[in-house]
Amino acid sequence: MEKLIITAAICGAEVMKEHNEAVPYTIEEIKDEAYKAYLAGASIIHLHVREDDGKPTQRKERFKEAIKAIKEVCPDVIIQPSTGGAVGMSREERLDPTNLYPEMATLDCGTLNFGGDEIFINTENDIIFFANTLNEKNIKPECECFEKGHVDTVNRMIKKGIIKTPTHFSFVLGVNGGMSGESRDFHFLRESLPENSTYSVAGIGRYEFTLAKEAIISGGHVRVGLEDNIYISKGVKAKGNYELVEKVVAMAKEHNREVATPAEARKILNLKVI
Ligand code: KMH
Ligand code: ZN
Repeated sequence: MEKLIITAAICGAEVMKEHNEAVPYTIEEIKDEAYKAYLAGASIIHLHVREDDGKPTQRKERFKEAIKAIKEVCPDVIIQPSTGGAVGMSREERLDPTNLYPEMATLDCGTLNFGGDEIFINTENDIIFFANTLNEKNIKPECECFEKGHVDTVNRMIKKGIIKTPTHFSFVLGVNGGMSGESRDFHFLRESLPENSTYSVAGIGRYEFTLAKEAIISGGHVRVGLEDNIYISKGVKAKGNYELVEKVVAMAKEHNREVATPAEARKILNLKVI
């Protein structure tokens, strides 16, 4: 089986220090959380950034500062800025970090309810616009799918040549408004992918580690992090992203799956070797 790529989603746009003190806001905090997650075994950092007061932002300058700080301590790590940003941001705002030409970025592949009155909007035209932007800038998309219709959308866009192959998917399961993170949901999605695809799974909340195990066994890859889950075990808050990554590394060991370095992850994902 291919080595396991672990992505650390270190802060997201929604989770706050009130939920878990380790959620990073400042550049220094973002750097530290990324570095510790990398040392624990993460080869990709899925990156959102915050202003110092915790407000989510997609400002290119803030991403630039964060990426520079992270690269100072772990120069080889793969940085994957979010183009999802936070609910309600405009297309242009969300795409601002792509002006830094990162090697990867997320591509959100459909609209969904996001809890309460919130709707995370990704119309068909949005997806096409985002995909074309990433293609023009030579940025590998990670196609974030929150339910089966999003996978079908990607499959249609692959046929039209809008999304390139081999395609990398991320199943984000268990969002309040998206598909649940039961085992059968995961396997349904995994079995719906075109040949030669790669995929990672991000289980939200209590699904984080049950789905990590399913992915480890099935040959998929895993995303964990405070963006998705703040607990290391039932009722016990994680001390930082590194603890969540360490737990996945231990699970991989238990199932005889080796963990990929960033260089190995680049090969698996067909990224340029740097
Ligand atoms: N914060 C969510 C609204 C992504 O990073 O591409 C969107 C999100 C997805 O987190
Ligand atoms: Zn995200």
